[in-house]
Amino acid sequence: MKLILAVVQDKDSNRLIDALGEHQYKTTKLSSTGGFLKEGNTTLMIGCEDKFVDQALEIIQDNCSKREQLVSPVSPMGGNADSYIPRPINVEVGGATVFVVPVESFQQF
Ligand code: 2BA
Repeated sequence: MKLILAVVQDKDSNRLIDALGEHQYKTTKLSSTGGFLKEGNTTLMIGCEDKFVDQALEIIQDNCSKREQLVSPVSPMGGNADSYIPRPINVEVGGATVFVVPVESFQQF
């Protein structure tokens, strides 16, 4: 058995959960925050048998879009902040960051 941990954008999360549910995948949705943007995203926990992992990855890929996001950089350390004019930069976020982790034991009590 594997545990799939998928970090996705909030905008994609409900569509992805519905698509996974249509294929009988069970999901747990966690609210998470990206360390770089410090904005909310969604982490899905999906436990499934090994033979279903590839299909789950396809569903995740099909339902998560890449988006560009403008980020305002913080002022440089040690520099002269008075003359620093922050220019927003474009960062590409997503579609999905996925970890597939082996499950040693699965119990439901
Ligand atoms: P964030 O950490 O908020 O990152 C959002 C996007 O910012 C990233 O998109 C990436 O394009 C960019 N980014 C991240 N760190 C950067 C840096 N040091 N310099 C320049 N740009 C940077 P994604 O790579 O698609 O990641 C989306 C979210 O997935 C991340 O949100 C984070 O929550 C998670 N994630 C990505 N890689 C991870 C990892 N190795 N471990 C744990 N979580 C990860």
